Amino acid sequence: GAKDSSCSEYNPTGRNSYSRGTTMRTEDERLTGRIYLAGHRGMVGSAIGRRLARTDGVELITRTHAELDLTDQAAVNGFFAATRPDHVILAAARVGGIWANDHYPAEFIYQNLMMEANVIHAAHRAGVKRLLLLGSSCIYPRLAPQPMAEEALLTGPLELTNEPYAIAKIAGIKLCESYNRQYGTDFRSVMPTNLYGPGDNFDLEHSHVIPALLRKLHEAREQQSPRVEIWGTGTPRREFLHVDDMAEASLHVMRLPLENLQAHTQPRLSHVNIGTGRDVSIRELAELIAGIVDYRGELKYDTSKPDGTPQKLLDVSRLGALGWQARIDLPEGLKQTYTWFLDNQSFIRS
Ligand code: GFB
Repeated sequence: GAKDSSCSEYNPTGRNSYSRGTTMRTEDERLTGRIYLAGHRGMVGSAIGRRLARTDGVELITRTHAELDLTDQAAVNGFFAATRPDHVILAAARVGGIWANDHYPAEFIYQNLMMEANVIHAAHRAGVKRLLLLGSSCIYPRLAPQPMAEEALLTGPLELTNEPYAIAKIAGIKLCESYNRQYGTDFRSVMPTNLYGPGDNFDLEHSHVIPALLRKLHEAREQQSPRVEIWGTGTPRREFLHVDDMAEASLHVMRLPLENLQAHTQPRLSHVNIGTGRDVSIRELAELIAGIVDYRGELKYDTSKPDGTPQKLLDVSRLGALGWQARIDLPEGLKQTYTWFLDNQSFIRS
């Protein structure tokens, strides 16, 4: 692998996986066998599950929250010992929008830390061949230079509305890297930008901005309300990725031959950003959604609500070099998500 020499200083045991393999292969490896998909009912997990269900040679293992509590270490160890998966995709997480992050900081840090620590440690003990951790672009400093490259990690203070969640996700990256360095595991991590799409949470307090605005503007049109409140000033900029693109990108990174991934990462800087490379202001987003749902009333900015970080745009050149780019553009993805919302209104999570 291209990074063989650079990893030796991190490899006191000589067991580092970064010294495996000598030939550079460019084609994807087949990801087959028993795959445990944690969080298969969430927006991202269900999108990944839809793709894996169509893949030959994959035996998908899932457990509902009621069947397996990932914050319970003994339960997680028992599950791994009994099922012995070949691969693990860790898409389970406690997630939410700016309000939920701000109001449930203890749950966001505790549950995410516990799930990551339990699953990653159990995967190591069970000899899992490959693991993929899903993180978030909020791991980067609040005022990181835009677009944010992987190297921006741990270079400055975090956005306070989601600091506890971000700390848990940073710990997840470092768990993966530490097990790789000490035990030679192949635990990877991807950091998606803000996601949206079918299966999202449309609860008005807990959701992210896209499902919230689709619902608020749809209901305002139905009820002929003269105005709709948009949180904050409308000036923050966000990058949005459709969850089907995220699922594809996750599986792309998961399937990369290790040597390929190593050629573009380092043992202590191993995560890969996943995004579109384009952002919009919240005002532009609100106007776009108003057009899609055909709402013609006033958009009123409630500046007593937080803006959060001023801009969150990922540098996706590492991902591009690894051979993937987003396909679904924002207007198309929003229209498709609105159709999904209309078709599923009776049983959307709320
Ligand atoms: O999507 P959102 O909650 O996530 O908010 P963050 C994005 C922006 O949209 C903020 C504004 O500036 C909000 O103030 N906004 C306007 C709204 N109207 C609304 C509304 O009705 N609902 C919501 N939710 N926002 C979260 C983090 O940050 O995003 C997490 O807290 C995570 O840690 C996640 O990283 C992706 O981008 O601000």
